[in-house]
Amino acid sequence: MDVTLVGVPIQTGAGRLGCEMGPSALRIAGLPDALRDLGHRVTDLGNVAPRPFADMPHPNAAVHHLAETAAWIETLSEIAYRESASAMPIFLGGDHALSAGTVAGMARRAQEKGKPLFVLWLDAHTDFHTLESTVSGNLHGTPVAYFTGRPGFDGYYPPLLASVDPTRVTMIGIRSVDPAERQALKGSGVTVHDMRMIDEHGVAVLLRDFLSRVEAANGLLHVSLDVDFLDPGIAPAVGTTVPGGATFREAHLVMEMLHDSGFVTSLDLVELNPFLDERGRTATLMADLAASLMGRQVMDRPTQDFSGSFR
Ligand code: HAR
Ligand code: MN
Ligand code: MN
Ligand code: MN
Repeated sequence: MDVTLVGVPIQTGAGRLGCEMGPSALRIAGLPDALRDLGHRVTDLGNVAPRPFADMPHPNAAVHHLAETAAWIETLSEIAYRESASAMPIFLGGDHALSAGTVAGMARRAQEKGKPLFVLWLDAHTDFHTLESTVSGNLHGTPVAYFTGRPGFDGYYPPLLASVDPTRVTMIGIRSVDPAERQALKGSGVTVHDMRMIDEHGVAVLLRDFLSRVEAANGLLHVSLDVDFLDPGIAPAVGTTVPGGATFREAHLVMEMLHDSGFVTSLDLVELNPFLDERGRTATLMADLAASLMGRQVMDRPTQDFSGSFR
């Protein structure tokens, strides 16, 4: 498969610094070579930059870095649309605000192909705030509201050329939802599988159900993997850890099933903050999960980890 890696060193959507180092850490953890070893033709565009921006105040005084984040979103929407014409784009984040752009661009691509876009949101959080409802003002809490076409972004984020039908969005791993998000999610059509659903049913049952809907609709599938989907015990390098996340095998099983489905057309790896990591273990795990999604079988896992070494 043709794969395009896009480094997205955005950190303006998060509440603390460090996500700008995410793309470098994912490369150092060996992601490009792991994909090449699986037989993919990999092009790395390197790190991209947002279009120029000017100050943009918002009535919600909590909101910070709005202009820079909006510039990123517009640039990424164009890159996702352009690159998905000929390859599977993989976005190396960067905080989760980037997905407002990548998913918007993929929605445009899907519309042009006459196919519906489905989104699998793997996250502790629902990221369903608008610019008005966010209390923290951290814009990584807003991408899903934007790309599903909720009002409240007009004149701030770029106009949505195509939106994602909320009934085609499934979230897995959820365990931290703000009151305004909970209210807005009710009746929105978004499928929210919280951690208890994983405990009770197993993640495979939930995912199989979603994948059968993608298949029935012959859709494109965008996967957005937030580091905090994972339990902080195995993935400490994220600014917004929440206890009780997905285990190593649950996360890998999701990736392996996604690979087997053959539906995934684009991927975000987001929220990695290498400043908070322990000897690169979170970066290595994220690269490992991406390799599983791209075809690495459980029997083919390397016996030794050469991450970070020259060869
Ligand atoms: N809902 C909270 C807020 O808006 C936390 C959002 C955290 N989001 C991410 N990505 N880290 O999921 O502040
Ligand atoms: Mn600042
Ligand atoms: Mn998120
Ligand atoms: Mn999150």
